Amino acid sequence: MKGHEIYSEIKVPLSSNLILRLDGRNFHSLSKKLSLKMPFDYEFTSLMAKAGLDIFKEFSPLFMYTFSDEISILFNYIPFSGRIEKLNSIFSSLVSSSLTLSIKNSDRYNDLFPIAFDSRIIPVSDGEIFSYFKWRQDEAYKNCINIYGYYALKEEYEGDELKKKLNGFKSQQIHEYLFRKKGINLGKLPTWQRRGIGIYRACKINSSQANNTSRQNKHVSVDENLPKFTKDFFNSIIK
Ligand SMILES: Nc1nc2c(ncn2[C@@H]2O[C@H](COP(=O)(O)OP(=O)(O)OP(=O)(O)O)[C@@H](O)[C@H]2O)c(=O)[nH]1
Ligand SMILES: [Mg+2]
Repeated sequence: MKGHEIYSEIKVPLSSNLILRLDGRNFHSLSKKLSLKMPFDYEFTSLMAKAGLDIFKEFSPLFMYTFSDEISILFNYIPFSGRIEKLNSIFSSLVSSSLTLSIKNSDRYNDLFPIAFDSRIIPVSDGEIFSYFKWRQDEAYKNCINIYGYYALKEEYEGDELKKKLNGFKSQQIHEYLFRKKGINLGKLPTWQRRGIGIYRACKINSSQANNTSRQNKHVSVDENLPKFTKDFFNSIIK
């Protein structure tokens, strides 16, 4: 019967960089069941980051990036010899278990059905690493503008009228509307809401006064104050 396991040896291209993206299944209904705060729930976001950190501790990837219900992972090696079934199943189950346990352990939530994530593999060349993460960070910002716009409009409109208003709104109009009507300046929102959260090894300079030397230690940082991604940002992480 072993011969029937026909997908088990399918591998990612070993010469590419490997990115894997995990996305929560049906988190729109989960957010309702858990009464997540709108438009952003910091506690939920922190638990997503913690699930990311669990993966980081176990697999030590190069860089991770999370916003909303998704986590992207960039590796500087190919785990499981690149076997696609292993990669997709292990990372999605690890993040699902981690988040399920965390939510169970937080007394705010009870009666939780086990959570699931899907997983996809994205092989990229060196030059495409920045393009990929810029794409996801642009998505995070778009998502931020849209949800603030949605919750502001919802206070004034409903049903078809709300849909029509939302569809007709360009992002600049949402900016102006939020500022004029609600006093919300999107540019001043917490950075994690606009740019997402990164998990990576960052340099920490330890100065020793005794011998006047400084040493660079790399500690794992959960960065809620990410800059706008640039090529230089990734060059500094990859080196
Ligand atoms: N209220 C609230 N909801 C959130 C938050 N973060 C993520 N979500 C929810 O998670 C959803 C993520 O979007 P999608 O991945 O497109 O939706 P989904 O329901 O998970 O659908 P599939 O991924 O296709 O299964 C959002 O639509 C929100 O409903 C948060 O901080 N607060
Ligand atoms: Mg989802």
